[in-house]
Amino acid sequence: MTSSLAALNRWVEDVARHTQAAEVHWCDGTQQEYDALVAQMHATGGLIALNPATHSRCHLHRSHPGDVARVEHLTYVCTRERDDAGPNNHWMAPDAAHAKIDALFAGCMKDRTLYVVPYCMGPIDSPLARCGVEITDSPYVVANMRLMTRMGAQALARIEREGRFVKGLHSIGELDPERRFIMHFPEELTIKSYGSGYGGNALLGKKCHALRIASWQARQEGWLAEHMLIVGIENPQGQTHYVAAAFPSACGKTNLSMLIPPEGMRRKGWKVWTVGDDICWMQPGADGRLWAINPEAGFFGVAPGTSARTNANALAMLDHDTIFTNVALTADGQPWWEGLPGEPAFDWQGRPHDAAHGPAAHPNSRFTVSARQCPSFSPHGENPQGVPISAIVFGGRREHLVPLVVEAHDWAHGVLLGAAMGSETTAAAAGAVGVLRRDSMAMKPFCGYNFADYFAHWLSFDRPGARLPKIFQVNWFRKGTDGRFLWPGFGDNLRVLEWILGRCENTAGAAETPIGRLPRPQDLDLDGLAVDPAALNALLAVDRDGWRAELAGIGEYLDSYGARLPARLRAEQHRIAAALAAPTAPVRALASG
Ligand code: GTP
Ligand code: SPV
Ligand code: MN
Repeated sequence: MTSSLAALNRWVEDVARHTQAAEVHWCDGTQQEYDALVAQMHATGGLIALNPATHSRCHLHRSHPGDVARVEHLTYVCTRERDDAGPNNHWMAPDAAHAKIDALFAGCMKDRTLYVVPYCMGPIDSPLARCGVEITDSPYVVANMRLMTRMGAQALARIEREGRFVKGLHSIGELDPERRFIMHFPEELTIKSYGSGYGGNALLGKKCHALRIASWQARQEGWLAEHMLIVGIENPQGQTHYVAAAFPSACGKTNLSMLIPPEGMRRKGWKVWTVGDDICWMQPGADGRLWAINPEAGFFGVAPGTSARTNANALAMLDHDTIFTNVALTADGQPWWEGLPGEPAFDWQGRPHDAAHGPAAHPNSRFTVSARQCPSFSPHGENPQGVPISAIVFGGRREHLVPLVVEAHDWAHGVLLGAAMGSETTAAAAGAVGVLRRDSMAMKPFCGYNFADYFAHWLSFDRPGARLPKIFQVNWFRKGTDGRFLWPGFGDNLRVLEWILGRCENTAGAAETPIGRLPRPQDLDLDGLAVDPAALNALLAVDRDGWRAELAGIGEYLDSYGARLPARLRAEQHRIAAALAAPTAPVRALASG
């Protein structure tokens, strides 16, 4: 046996002893194993079979009602130096953290099977992929990991070859919020998560490994681990350009990654290819471009709002081999959520539906499904080299101020756009919804180290020989005084991507403004779009007073990172603040072409 497998065996034995596991099961990742786990969960009530006539091999899982989202206040980054975790993370000293959480794990698997889940994040033969092993006592987690990662024998073989893996220890514990922690030890490539069975808290390959631990490794090794979708946009000439886009949780990544072009654009020949919907690992290639892979193999997507109008590609993949979590049920056992036609009979907690209880599906209810089921899944979705990125997009949920789209002047300005991102909070994390907060690069909950160092790392990619993507900011969520969205969103967002790619190719026009370059209405393809001219003006306007206040807020935010903040970022903030303070210059149009 190689030393890496010996180390893995020793760790499994130690954990089995400490947790007093009743049994140990090494997962091989086969369909038979998955089917057996599902059958067992049907027997225990951990899964409920859905209507086999409409949703074959689909299942519903109902979480504990107090365990329905990520818990940022219980999520820690435990580095030796507090400043390495930074003001953007909760911190605990590693020794204290281990002691605290190990005490919770003591004896916690007494009547449970301990599952050993070897997994690979990224195509199994990709040089950019990384492996991990999750130990868990939740068969629901195992089933989800099989859909979300390359799990089982092949991953174990790669671990044996490479001799390196991320260790993740998970137990649902008592599902008691008072006995719940999600702890990361980046210096030890270790994760320990106790007391939650939900998504990002429990499927440790996802946010814990592929973002928090990976972002730490990426900084040391010169790459990027980001909360980004990856989408290929094929133009009518048959050329495909790839875009990576960071939006905070529940702000539109899944939807953008698989959008269906509006009718007119579809007729002209535009196509959209999904590479990933949540996480992107990028690395400079020999040609100086950034090459990206999706480390995941499946989607853990937000159910509410997913409909034939908004995301027909998602709906089409959800009628077989899908696990649903916390959705409602129709009378004939079909999954249901707000946005779908028909009527719910039972809410997400299994109670007869009563509107007085609130929405029938939990606002953070989700589907887990293999990416291969996505009708728009890219032929390069499993390419071990990844895909070259032409544009990076940052977007938040901003009711006011932020225009539909802005192009950064250069890389440093783009990094500031990302760092300054604000967004109204959503149901993806426990806590208040709709509160504006800074969520730099959509990584506030996921960056495994000090944001000041992270911004510096981003800036460092601008170096001789680099052929970097252009950076843009978008906002699909502007609202009018009547509280309605000004922009139709969803498929029509392709119109904005067309402009973005036109800017990359130098074929689309723009107007220069103090906050960056904006399209004029004539620069956008609005063919067949029913949008009110006043709404369009509002979407493309720069409210100088509002932006002066915004830049002051951004300055305060940057100050919160103290002396570690890169001076270059501060200089960008000063440059834009100064441009906004200058007397209004006439808007200067940039010629296209
Ligand atoms: P995570 O999986 O939490 O990281 O979220 P995500 O960024 O993938 O978000 P997702 O695409 O699942 O969208 C979340 C919610 O935003 C859903 O309810 C969507 O219907 C809604 N949404 C997505 N795109 C748009 C858009 O262009 N306009 C509007 N108004 N809503 C949108
Ligand atoms: C998010 O919250 O950004 C998600 C869902 O993608 S979870 O896996 O629960 O983190
Ligand atoms: Mn996410």
